[in-house]
Amino acid sequence: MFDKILIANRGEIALRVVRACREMGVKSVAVHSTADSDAMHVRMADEAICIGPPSSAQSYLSFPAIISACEITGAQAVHPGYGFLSENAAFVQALEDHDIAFIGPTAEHIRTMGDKITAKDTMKALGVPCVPGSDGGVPTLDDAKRVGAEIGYPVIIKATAGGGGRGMKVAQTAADMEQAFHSARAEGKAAFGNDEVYIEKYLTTPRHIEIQVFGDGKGNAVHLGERDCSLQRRHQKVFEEAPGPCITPELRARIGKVCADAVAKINYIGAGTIEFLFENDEFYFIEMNTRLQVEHPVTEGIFGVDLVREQLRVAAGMPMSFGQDDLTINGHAIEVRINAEKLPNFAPCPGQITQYHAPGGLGVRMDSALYAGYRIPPYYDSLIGKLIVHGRDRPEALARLGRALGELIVDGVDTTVPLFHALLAEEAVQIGDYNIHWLEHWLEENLA
Ligand code: MV4
Repeated sequence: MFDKILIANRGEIALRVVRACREMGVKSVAVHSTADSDAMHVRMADEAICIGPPSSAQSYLSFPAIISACEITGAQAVHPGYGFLSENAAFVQALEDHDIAFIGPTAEHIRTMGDKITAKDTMKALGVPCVPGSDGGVPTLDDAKRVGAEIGYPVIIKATAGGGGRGMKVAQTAADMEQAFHSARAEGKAAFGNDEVYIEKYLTTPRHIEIQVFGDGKGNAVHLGERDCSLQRRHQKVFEEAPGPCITPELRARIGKVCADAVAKINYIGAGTIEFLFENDEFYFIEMNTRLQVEHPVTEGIFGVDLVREQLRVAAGMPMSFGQDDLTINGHAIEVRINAEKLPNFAPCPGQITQYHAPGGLGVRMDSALYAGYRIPPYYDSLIGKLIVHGRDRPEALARLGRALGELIVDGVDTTVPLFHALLAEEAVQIGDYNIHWLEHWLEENLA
């Protein structure tokens, strides 16, 4: 095992990694910008080092700043958290050039899954079910029209360098194709410097179901079931749960095995998430994320495992501490993302926290780096905490979520907490009957 690792992140996820390190006897180094000198991850880590000014580009995203910090502190490995450098293949390569380990997959795996056409080709060849669509890239409008006629409208045109909703355009009919095709290409070019696009049948009312996988890099891999993350606003998840309310044990076992076998076959190392759209009891692959995700705690809750601990183990060349047969689901877990944002427009709301009280009790986990007196800086993501509840079944988890939200005190800034009180009162949420569009429609009717 490593003696010391550096955490190239901030906020609740940096603290999450510090906690795993402490339990494992691994020393942790926090890095921070000048705006984060008073942050909780800096206080809780064994060591801390300032790496630059507030701008992420000059601090949390700076290769030289982070690599120098490793060299100064003697850290043998970097945990990237999520966001920032977590899916940056060039960063993984730069670390390798300096003999520093990356706690995550290889540069090649990141590159493969970062290009969505290559990711889909790879997954298709591995037997993962995909959305019907073009065979690879679609270079011209004529090709696009041919694909549209073949698979039938509506279709969606996606930038290969996109993901997370950017560079996507829907063509409802053949008449929309020209406009949608050119606009998806232009968006890909502008946002990612890559105008290559591909086309899929547009699924109108799917759920977002993602499968957690984990590999040891030596041809062994497991799945840890699914998370239903359908409740999203502008491609930002707000409420996630595991297991998925509409996934039967048979569906889970079938898609889980397909995913575990696929990542085993490519010698995948570490945590990964295979994203699907789920409609009419069928799974359709859309993307793979090669990082630990924000919502990983719901999976940890129902399986009783520490995914960050496992990431450190496999990065250090050790085996995973469990196999597929050791993994059984216990109960139900729900996470809500608490953002410093003002409703109804979700405008970021940085500022000083005057009072903070985290909920507790049986089945309650609050992952947050907040404290009373902390000043939320305006430079970064507005996520200030994740409340995760666990119950013996879904109704118990929902009741516990309501109870825990009632205990939470965050004063001084506006938060998304009122949204969750309102959502818990909705029948669709109570029975788990929602799809990827439900929340946007609900917000239009209830908050606009
Ligand atoms: C789709 C789709 C419908 N059909 N692909 C959005 C983000 C990116 N990860 C993929 N996305 C979608 N791809 C086909 N073929 C609908 C979406 C989509 C979506 C997906 C998951 C969660 C929320 C979403 C909201 C709008 C659109």
